[in-house]
Amino acid sequence: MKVLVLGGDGFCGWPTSLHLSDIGHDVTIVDNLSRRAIDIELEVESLTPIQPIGERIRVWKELTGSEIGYVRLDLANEYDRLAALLIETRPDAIVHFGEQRAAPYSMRNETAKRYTIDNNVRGTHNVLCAIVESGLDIALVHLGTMGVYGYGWSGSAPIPEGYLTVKVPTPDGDIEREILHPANPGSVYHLTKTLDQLMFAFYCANDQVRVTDLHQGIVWGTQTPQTALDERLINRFDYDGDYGTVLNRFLMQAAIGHPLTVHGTGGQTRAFIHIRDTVRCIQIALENPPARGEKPKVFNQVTETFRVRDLAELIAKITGAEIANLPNPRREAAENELNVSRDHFLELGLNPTKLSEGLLEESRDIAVKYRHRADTTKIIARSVWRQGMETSPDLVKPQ
Ligand code: NAD
Ligand code: USQ
Repeated sequence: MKVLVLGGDGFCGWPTSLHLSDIGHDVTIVDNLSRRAIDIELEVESLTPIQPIGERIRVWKELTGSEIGYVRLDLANEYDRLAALLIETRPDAIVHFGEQRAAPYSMRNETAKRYTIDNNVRGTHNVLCAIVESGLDIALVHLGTMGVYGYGWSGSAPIPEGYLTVKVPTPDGDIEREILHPANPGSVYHLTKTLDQLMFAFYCANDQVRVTDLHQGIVWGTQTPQTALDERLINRFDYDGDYGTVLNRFLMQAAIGHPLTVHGTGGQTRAFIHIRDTVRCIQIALENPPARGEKPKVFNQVTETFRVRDLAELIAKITGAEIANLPNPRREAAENELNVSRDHFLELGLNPTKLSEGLLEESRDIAVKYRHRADTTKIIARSVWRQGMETSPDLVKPQ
């Protein structure tokens, strides 16, 4: 299958590109390297030493003989080039990771809020428009988020996979309708994913575009069998207050002797998936596209749920790290339950990778190996959801 991987230089996109190439697909990465530019803006780097995209691709060819293409292109601002690329390469499928994905970054200031909306909404719309303009039957797999549903909205009822059956009262009695699950975004970033959903619904109904929207939980871990082949293929590891996600942050913090930064009571329950399962899920989604004319297929791409304080306690137990309960810089429920349906991937053969001490050790080893690259002044989350919210002082003095 010929596959374009949009955002293929990023944390999820790079291992997915290698996995798809490894199983024989013809992969071309499309990326404008904006994530690397944001690292420069934030004056922070991946904990792991990621190589330039050209070197990554060259090493993959050297080791496996497989070629991965690369096109530097901005999905949000270079529509004509994108449309021409589809006509020229005639892909069977597109995997779309190419968005600004950090909730804290999206709440930093007005510039970041506007950039996140402009980049993500315009980029996704350009992809849909270019598929229609190409006249080709290209299946689109998009990375959405569990955060579109919000947390705690439906009490203890399981969050369904995308759609909710509701009863509409009419003078002639109740009628049943299936609707998109109500959107309840918790940040400007999450808001963009809820807008993406509406665009998919429209383009599926109007143009019979085939779309699978994967509502993914928080990805943890770093390496997949392919990225672990050679240090020059290593995946990125974000640990800073904007881009680092909670479990990887805790692992890195434990590795450098920093207290674990629990926001508030740590009663927030979230969905998680290991990066190895992310790449398998993308493969499964590519192999099971919807038919033309079908509404968007929505899969919850989640393997487990955990409460933040339970993760902190587990890591503290394994590593001896201290736990710090910090003022929460976000507006979010202090405590919530989370019960998620995830039958589609299980039915299609996903054998979930569960959080185990062994896997935690593997990630921790990476954090320990590269801890000399950490900048301790970048650890505390500084983006606040509303002006006047409290931020925390640095907990460790820079060496
Ligand atoms: P990332 O920031 O590491 O990668 C995104 C890539 O897209 C980057 O390489 C970036 O340069 C590129 N990109 C962004 N805007 C672009 C544009 N306009 N044109 C071309 N390229 C562009 O993020 P990630 O962690 O790999 O996440 C990938 C996708 O998965 C995102 O859409 C994110 O919302 C979703 N997701 C991620 C997680 C997670 O925990 N990392 C969880 C759920 C969903
Ligand atoms: N948290 C802490 N301490 C920290 C960092 C985070 O307690 O040091 C808490 C946050 O307050 C939040 C939870 O942990 O309650 C998760 O935060 P996160 O930064 O790990 O994840 P989030 O902001 O939700 O975003 C990440 C990805 C995003 C993806 C989302 C999936 O960056 O791209 O969409 O996970 S989900 O959470 O399911 O919506």
